[in-house]
Amino acid sequence: MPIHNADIAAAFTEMADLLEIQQANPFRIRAYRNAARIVGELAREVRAMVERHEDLTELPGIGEDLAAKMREIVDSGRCRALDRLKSELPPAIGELLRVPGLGPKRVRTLWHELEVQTPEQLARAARDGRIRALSGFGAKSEANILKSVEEHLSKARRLKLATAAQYAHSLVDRLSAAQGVIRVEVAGSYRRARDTVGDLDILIAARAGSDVMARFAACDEVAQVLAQGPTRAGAVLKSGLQVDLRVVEEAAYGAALCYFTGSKAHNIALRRLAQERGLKLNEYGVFRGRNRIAGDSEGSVYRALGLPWIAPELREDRGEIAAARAGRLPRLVQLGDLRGDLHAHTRASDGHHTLQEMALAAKATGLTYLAITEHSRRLAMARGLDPRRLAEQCEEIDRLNETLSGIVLLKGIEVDILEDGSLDLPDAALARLDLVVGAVHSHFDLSRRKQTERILRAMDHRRFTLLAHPTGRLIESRPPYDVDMLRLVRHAKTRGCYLELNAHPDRLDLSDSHCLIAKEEGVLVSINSDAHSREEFANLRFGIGQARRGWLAPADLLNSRPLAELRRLLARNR
Ligand code: DGT
Ligand code: CA
Ligand code: CA
Repeated sequence: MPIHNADIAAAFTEMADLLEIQQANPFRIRAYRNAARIVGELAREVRAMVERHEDLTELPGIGEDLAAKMREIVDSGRCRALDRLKSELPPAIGELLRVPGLGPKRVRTLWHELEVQTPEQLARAARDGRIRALSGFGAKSEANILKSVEEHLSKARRLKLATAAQYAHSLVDRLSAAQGVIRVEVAGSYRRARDTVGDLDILIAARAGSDVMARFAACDEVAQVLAQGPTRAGAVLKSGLQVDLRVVEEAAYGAALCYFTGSKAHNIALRRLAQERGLKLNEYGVFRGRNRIAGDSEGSVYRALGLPWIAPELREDRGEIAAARAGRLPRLVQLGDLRGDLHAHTRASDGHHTLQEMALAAKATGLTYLAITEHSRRLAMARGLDPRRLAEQCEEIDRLNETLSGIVLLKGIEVDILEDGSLDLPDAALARLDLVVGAVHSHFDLSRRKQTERILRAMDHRRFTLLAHPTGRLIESRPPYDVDMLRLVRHAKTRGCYLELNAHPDRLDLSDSHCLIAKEEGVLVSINSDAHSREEFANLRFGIGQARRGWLAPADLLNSRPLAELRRLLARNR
């Protein structure tokens, strides 16, 4: 079965987790975690590299042993070391790790002290009040565990968009090659660029007699076909991802695409609009009486309802239909609108490539400037910079800029915002920088008032330019910290500073609705990769998806500006 990077990353993460439950050597554990991150974020498929006999040890953090395991996973779909490790532990213990708030250490304690081995046993132990007595737990954490495990048991898993994308691309390729297939598109929340997807909805236009259904059922990725008829099928992939497949005639493709793209709320609003005009809208077309008057393309469907085509990312019934009617739809941002990236790391802190490598990769992505923003000294684990190392890097950047063409490096820092809102570096160290990106990396659990005031105070600093990943959320694993976003946005406005939309697929922070707030308040947003390696500039497209969901146009962005204008905007609050 074809292996995707997400599969390899998942295997390595599982290795690391299980090793940690076993209390294995911390260096070994960290090596697997790093490898999982690197493989998971790689823009190229490892499978393709293996097929071309490329040297995997050239990837950062991948030694001979990990490279061999990657080849083994690609070739056989298995990892014997992982199988062995699993056989040494209770079979469902990995499932416990997916309960929010439980790491390997706690799982180990629960297992050893209470013989908890499954989420169901965990819920029972919490309900019986047996967890609070364990050292390091207590009544409050018992209540939290009960809440998260119940949520975990009740909710179907959603997959991050970037992970789903890996499966979607290869399924689309395979299905496009089937006989008689005219068009293939992934609809649903995937097409609307939501940050997670519940399942993939694949829509196909095919001529009569196409073998696409048989092809689908025979795909190696498919673990189980749940239902199959001549025009629809449902399946579960080996990764656990569900897929809905529909085959329609070409004449109805646009109407079907519109219907299966959703959202449901958008569909309902469209149907109401059709009724007002004496028309009927369904997945087969737009009808006047029994006459189909539109349906082959999405444009024809919207036109029949008196509307311009509406981009999928806007289809959430958040005012897009009224805006379309009034001719006020924004011209949404596209990847090509980005002139630069204002957040990236190199080897100097926790990145994997040099200044020059990052500059060239940014240029190859089509950017004209790149801000280097290492962590500051407080983040010792990430080898954060102190004033001396920052000054050295600034000199290195000045020298390098003399030799670079087509790309300019800007001098920045991702400085920690400390608990009291002060910055982790002295003014003198920040003075010679082009921009100061501030970020919260600690004390996530402050009260809403304290967290908000902490960040407002950081923005008051005269050197502060841009607030990185403003809510700190990690999709599906860490909730946003509690903060008054409207106050932050308004304060940014009065202080002349800006907000980041971090494009890392785990973050996408600002979220879509926060982008809308920034736009309404007139605060510019910078879509940044936060790249830690040269491959990660590819993540910018996920940031673009989220920005489009937030109605952002090029004029709403900071990094859509040419360098000279950007410099003026950065200097505004100095
Ligand atoms: P997901 O899969 O949870 O991430 O979200 P979606 O939006 O992909 O939802 P899904 O897969 O259940 O359905 C795909 C699309 O099909 C949905 O966006 C709109 C359309 N659809 C599904 N059920 C209904 C319905 O009951 N009424 C209407 N009007 N449309 C529906
Ligand atoms: Ca879906
Ligand atoms: Ca579906």
